[in-house]
Amino acid sequence: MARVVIYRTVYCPYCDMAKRLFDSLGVEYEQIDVTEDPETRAELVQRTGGKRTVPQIFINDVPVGGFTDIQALQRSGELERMLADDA
Ligand SMILES: N[C@@H](CCC(=O)N[C@@H](CS)C(=O)NCC(=O)O)C(=O)O
Repeated sequence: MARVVIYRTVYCPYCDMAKRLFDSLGVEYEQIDVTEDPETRAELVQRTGGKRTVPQIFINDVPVGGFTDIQALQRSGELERMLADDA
């Protein structure tokens, strides 16, 4: 099973939708709250090549974007393939 990490903030509807999507697939994930952590948030911008919104989601350390990105990956079947890869 892949390792899924969701960087999120407290008041974030897109973060909640991302969590619900993984919940619906029965996929476990780690959450990292960056609400009051500007340092980690700055690192996140670096790691994602400049993305400033939350959530930012990593599957096996690969940045896959936010909620709408994983939704698109799910529709194309790519998300399932990525989640099947071991961490
Ligand atoms: N298309 C993005 C939209 C993400 C988005 O707009 N997130 C909001 C919070 S729910 C955000 O980051 N706003 C700016 C901020 O919080 O600094 C996604 O699906 O993840």
